[in-house]
Amino acid sequence: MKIVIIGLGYIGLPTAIMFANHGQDVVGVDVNEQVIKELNTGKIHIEEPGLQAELDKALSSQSFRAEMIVEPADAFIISVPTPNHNDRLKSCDLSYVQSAVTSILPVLRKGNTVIIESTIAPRSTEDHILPLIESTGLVVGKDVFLVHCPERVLPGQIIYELIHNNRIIGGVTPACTQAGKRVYSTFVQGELIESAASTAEMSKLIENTYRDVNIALTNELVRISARLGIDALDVINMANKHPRVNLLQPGPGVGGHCLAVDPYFIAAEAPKESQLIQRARHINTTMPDFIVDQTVALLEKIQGKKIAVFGLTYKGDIDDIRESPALEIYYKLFAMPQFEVVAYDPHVRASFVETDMKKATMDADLILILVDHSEFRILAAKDFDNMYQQAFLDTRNIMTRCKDEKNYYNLGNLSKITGTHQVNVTA
Ligand code: SAJ
Repeated sequence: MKIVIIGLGYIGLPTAIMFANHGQDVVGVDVNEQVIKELNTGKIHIEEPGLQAELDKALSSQSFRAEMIVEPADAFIISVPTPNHNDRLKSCDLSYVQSAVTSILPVLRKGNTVIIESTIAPRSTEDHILPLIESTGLVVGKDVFLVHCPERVLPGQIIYELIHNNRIIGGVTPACTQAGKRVYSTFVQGELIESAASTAEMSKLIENTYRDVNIALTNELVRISARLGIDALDVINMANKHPRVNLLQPGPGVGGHCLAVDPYFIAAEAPKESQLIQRARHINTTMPDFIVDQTVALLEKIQGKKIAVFGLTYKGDIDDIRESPALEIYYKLFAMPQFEVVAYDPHVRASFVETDMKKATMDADLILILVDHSEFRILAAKDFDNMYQQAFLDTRNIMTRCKDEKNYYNLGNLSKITGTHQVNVTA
């Protein structure tokens, strides 16, 4: 089968390569000329374990090439970004998907399957994509097949999850669903779950919304417990011992291009009915301010000046800084003239990021841990012997080897920064 995949980002590229390494003839299309050139010479532009080896294999078997222009194929898969609009409820901006679909219309033929993998607002496939496709005169469900098949892989484990996760195949008609199954059955070993397009859209969105709401609850618990002088992390551990409770972990906020984005796609389509979803978003988006307030209070307490910010990505062991609360906290602290702020992140290459940990911690007063990178988990107080004074604010609760230090704080013992009960904080 010949497959054209449009959008060679975090999801489109690994997906294209997996099809290529499972016997399909794959053309990856992207608007970024640099990315196309690099891929054709064997270089990947994203950090994802195992992906480089998979690309090497696909290139040497000549089953994958990257191009800038769409060409005829049996199936088209669209995996382009869907950002938020800049409106009140940050609705879904479908324009990249629409322009990708428009680009395939001139080469669309009877029997083709068009699959939208990009995350989209509920009802988008039927209300917005179907009319575009039928503008060619081809009838969806009879001449061509239209499917929404959301991607649900976890960054860092993409290769494994692409093969083993189940997939929701949401056809606009039953014939569309069957066409979608024929495409994914070429390499997916997980169950191919038959669904309608709008059910598939909403289920993808609610999966991430479920996590966002759950994390918001634990972040609210942190604020409540800080005020009342209770260890929120102990509370979560205790509560999770109940067989039917599964609280996620609190942190400095929720980032990435999924949890911090998808709930808005639902809320914008049904603003009145989505109060809990909107409230959870508010709690999570104000966590960076809460952490900044705690950091400032701690520095005042220890009379410190230099902060070494550990981690800028939106979560651990990846290089992705999209919607990163850590980056937001870094910028906010950096803008405060009373502090000297140095960012250290072994996964992020940028001119303002220090790559030498010793230089970052030199004469520092505080290590502010914002990301749970594996590299940070093994650090002990002796690794920070060049600090001016040693204080730790560990928002990810990962520095187990520093836990017994006098000035070690995490989201469970924040009340110790300002006394038993919290002072008023802005967030
Ligand atoms: N986070 C917490 N506490 C937790 C777990 C996560 O604060 O207990 C934070 C992370 O630090 C991060 C954010 O939430 O800032 C999102 O991280 P994540 O690991 O929950 O998810 P993503 O965005 O990397 O990937 C999610 C996954 N969705 C689900 O698990 C339901 C993934 O499977 C999806 O493919 C992806 O969204 C997507 O593309 O939608």
